[in-house]
Amino acid sequence: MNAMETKPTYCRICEAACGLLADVEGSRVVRLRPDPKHVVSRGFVCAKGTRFAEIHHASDRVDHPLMRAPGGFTRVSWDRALEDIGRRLRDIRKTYGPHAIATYVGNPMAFSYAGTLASHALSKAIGSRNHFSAASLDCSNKFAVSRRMFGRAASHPVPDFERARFALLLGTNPMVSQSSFVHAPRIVERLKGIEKRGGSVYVVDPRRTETVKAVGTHVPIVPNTDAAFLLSLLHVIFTEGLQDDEALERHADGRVELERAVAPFSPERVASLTSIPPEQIRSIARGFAGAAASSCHLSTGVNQGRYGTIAYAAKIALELATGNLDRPGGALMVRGPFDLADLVRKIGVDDDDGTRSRIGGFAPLLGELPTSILPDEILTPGKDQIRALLVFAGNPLLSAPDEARLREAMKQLDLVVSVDLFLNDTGASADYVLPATDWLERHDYPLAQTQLQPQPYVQLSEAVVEPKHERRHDWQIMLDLAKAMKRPLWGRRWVDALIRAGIAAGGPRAFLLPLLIPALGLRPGQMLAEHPHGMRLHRERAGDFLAERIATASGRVQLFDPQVYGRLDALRHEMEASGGSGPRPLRLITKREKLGHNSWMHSNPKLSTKEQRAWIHPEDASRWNLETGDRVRLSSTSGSIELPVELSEELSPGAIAVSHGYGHVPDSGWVHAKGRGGVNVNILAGSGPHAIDELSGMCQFVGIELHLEPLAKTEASVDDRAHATAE
Ligand SMILES: Nc1nc2c(c(=O)[nH]1)N[C@H]1C(S)=C(S)[C@@H](COP(=O)(O)OP(=O)(O)OC[C@H]3O[C@@H](n4cnc5c(=O)[nH]c(N)nc54)[C@H](O)[C@@H]3O)O[C@H]1N2
Ligand SMILES: Nc1nc2c(c(=O)[nH]1)N[C@H]1C(S)=C(S)[C@@H](COP(=O)(O)OP(=O)(O)OC[C@H]3O[C@@H](n4cnc5c(=O)[nH]c(N)nc54)[C@H](O)[C@@H]3O)O[C@H]1N2
Ligand code: SF4
Ligand SMILES: [Mo]
Repeated sequence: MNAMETKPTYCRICEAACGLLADVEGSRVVRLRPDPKHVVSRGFVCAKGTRFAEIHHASDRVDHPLMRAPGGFTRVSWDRALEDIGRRLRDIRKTYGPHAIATYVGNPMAFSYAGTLASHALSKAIGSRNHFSAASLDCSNKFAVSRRMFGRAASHPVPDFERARFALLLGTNPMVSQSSFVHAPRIVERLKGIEKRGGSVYVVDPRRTETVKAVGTHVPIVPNTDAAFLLSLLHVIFTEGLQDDEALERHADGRVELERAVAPFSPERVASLTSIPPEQIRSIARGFAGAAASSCHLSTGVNQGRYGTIAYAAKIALELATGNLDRPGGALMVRGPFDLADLVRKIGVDDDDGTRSRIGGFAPLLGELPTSILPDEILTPGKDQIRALLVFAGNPLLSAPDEARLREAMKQLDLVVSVDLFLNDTGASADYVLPATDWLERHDYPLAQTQLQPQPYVQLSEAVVEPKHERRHDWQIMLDLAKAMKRPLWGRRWVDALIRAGIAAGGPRAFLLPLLIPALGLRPGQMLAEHPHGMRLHRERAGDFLAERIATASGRVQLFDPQVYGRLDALRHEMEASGGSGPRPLRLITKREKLGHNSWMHSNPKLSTKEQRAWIHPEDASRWNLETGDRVRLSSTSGSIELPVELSEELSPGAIAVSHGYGHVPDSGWVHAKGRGGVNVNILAGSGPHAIDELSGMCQFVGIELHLEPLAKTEASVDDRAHATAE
């Protein structure tokens, strides 16, 4: 009988990175508990974090390499899998060139520093520009804007809610999600703190969300119109003379052009587009400019709309123009233990070397192309057509737009490899499925969080247990794949030799620890081992970003880049066309599930399977005499889905909310998730170069116009209704 040991670690499911304690008996993780000693989360966790022990042990995990064979997948050895994949990739590369091999990295890879770095080393080893990721489903508008405004795609303002007096939130529901681009557990608590200090919190959202019910003033908005609202705030600030002229003069170029751009967006004109009354727009603008410290945080609900690029640029302009950028209590430009934004440029990941995608001519952002063009890159004949796809920690078939077209494209590929914890929906049509370790089995450091922590800290977590079965680390698999292809990592022999020697000597941390030396002195490994619950860094003096770290050619923030504002005319036309009589057109919005994570984490027998619904306002429902449980068909220009409705006063009229991550394919390995039924809402989202933002390649999940058609009331819908009242 082994004694029980408790090991501190941290959760790597979402960006909050909450501290956990793992109770371990021998090699078995018995339980995960909140870590009250963690320097930032201080005992906060959500149910997904503590339930991860169940994911670690899940009976439907992929534990051995699997190869497609007639009649299903069959188990093969690692050697055989790597050898065969390597040979096939070499052949494809030789016949069709490097760009014929594509890689896709999903969201969980952002939580593995070694996996993130190795994915770039592998794509550069292949020499393919066709490197895709979940960023263009999530946040690439932010990368594109920061690159133009600050000169670095990875520099982002972080709201300092702990010290703020005014917070404006758009398109985020931290009560469920812990948000994004701010690595801070307990966000809702921090927001409540603002109100306790006498400050104000505004939450702009088409739905009265879980967050709104807990904190702040709800500002309902028509989906996809936030950019106009933010421009209107700037309009008020400039016309009422509320701006901080000194901040603008010292640190920004383009003020005149920006003022000209916002001129048409008066609160009166924006009101009918957004449904926000002009007086409220004015009072929010005045409150923001007048408070001692204010910040504006916008997230996926705005990123995934049609104007996410303008909205993010306007948000930054709002913060700068009111003197809140790089100010305590406002928007911090965190330095962190090292300058990650600068590092990614130095290693060549944030370059513009002129590379453009074959379809649509998109420039990569942080080395990654827009996922929405992947189907066309596969289906369009010609030189550099994609023939093979390697997927790491991703499920694009369910999480990316346009399942039908991506499915059609994937059928045409010569080779698909999925590296995952599970046989997911994408893996179900792969030739190989390779078993990855989970984060309880690997040491880690929150690299991606480095400059997004309002309270900077460092934490190095050792693996809690050894890898089970034949699971291998993602980084290890990536390095092995490059070797099997006989390609040097990063495309250079000396880099390959250096990386492999470093790994042999100390594992991936051989590359991490030197980065931490500036902040921690010469013995970072030892220091971090002494701080298993994390180690707080001193808060930097604010103001050093504006003074020293802006990386644009002029060393000043670029307030008005014409490409960033490329869709301004379209937005203005939408505004001018708004305000007709009759009901608003129906528009789709997103709705994240508390116990799921995008398309995964819900294949757990202990979770009750809730039926997927289309949430609709009773006023809209009354147009078709719909009652909760009635089935409808929702159609967009890309496709249609059928599901039951749920009437709810939470929605704004015109907004229809549908959760993603449903509609698992019958041959995926997610036994329980398949039982939840439902449909893939991303059938309604379009793919291809015209469906995405021209500058950032960001796709659209929000604000898609829908046509609703009631379906005949069948036996099934009567059952649905009974189910709904029982819930
Ligand atoms: N309609 C709609 N669609 C959306 C969104 C939305 O709000 N609405 N949100 C979008 C967002 S924000 C994102 S980030 C994307 C996500 O898009 P993806 O990242 O492509 O998809 P996920 O569903 O997160 O799938 C992650 C996969 O990684 C696997 N996995 C988990 N941990 C590991 C690991 O350590 N190693 C390996 N190898 N595999 C692992 C899981 O089993 C799962 O199969 O979805 C987007 N899709
Ligand atoms: N439980 C849970 N937590 C998660 C995830 C999950 O799937 N489940 N996913 C993780 C991932 S990958 C990410 S990126 C983060 C994302 O974290 P957030 O960005 O906070 O994402 P959501 O919780 O989807 O909140 C988006 C909000 O935008 C609103 N919205 C939709 N359309 C519009 C619009 O046009 N304008 C405005 N103003 N609001 C709009 C929606 O109603 C919703 O309340 O969450 C992470 N955390
Ligand atoms: S909030 Fe995020 S990081 Fe914290 S326990 Fe939940 S999933 Fe993990
Ligand atoms: Mo995400």
